[in-house]
Amino acid sequence: MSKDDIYANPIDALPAFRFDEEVVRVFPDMIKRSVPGYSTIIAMTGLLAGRYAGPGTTCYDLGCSLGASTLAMRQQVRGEGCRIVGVDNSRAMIERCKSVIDTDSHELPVELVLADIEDVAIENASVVVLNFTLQFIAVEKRAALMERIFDGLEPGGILVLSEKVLFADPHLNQLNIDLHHDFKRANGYSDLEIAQKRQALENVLVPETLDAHRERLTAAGFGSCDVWFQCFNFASLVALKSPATDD
Ligand code: GEK
Repeated sequence: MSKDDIYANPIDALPAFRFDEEVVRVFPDMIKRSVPGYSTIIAMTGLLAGRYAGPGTTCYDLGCSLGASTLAMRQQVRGEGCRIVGVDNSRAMIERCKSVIDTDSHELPVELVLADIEDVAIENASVVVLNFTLQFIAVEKRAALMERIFDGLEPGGILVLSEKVLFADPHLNQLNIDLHHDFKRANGYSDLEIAQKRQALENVLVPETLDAHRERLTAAGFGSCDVWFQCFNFASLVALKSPATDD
């Protein structure tokens, strides 16, 4: 696994962060050293999918990057006639993801799609995963995406939504930002790397509060939703579409 050293040296006129070939080369190392709880969230996404994936339905991994959530689901989903669709709009990510999936021996069919999430039909879904992807979608487009996901889920299906989050209380917000930077420092990133990455992500990764996420999920129609995992300013929610009733 190549080490993430993208921001190790001073960069003049720092460009906005992009999921290009340079990032793809170091991505597994970058995300593990940058996102507290990442490995737990990925593994538990597999368990959640294993519980909710119904026979003959589709599990979506939206913003699949190199397929970590896809592979976790592929290990756990047993449903007859189930498949996984992974979507990413970075050509470099999808091409590398294809070779990662090719080396995996599980049999559940996986289809990888190079597309913007906003252009992909979500149909006959039992599980939809948005692991650290919604934060890169323009805030004004997020409600419509949530509504499309809700409509594409079968009754009894779930959405797993993992995000970097903000806190309404400014003291807690600063504490969690500081703790996240401590986490990165403990994982070998320098102050320069932390500062340059932060600047590159400005206006590219736009976090919101957990309340904003819960309100949007409820407005989209999800009957139940709440946080199942949190470490500092990184959290994962699960939202349930109520099962069909007989009356
Ligand atoms: C993981 N889920 O390993 N349409 C499609 N893909 C998009 C869009 C969009 N509009 N915007 C961003 N992406 C993965 C990690 S990374 C999170 C997800 C991170 C893609 C983008 O190309 C990238 O691959 C992914 O979403 C976000 O659990 O790096 O912080």
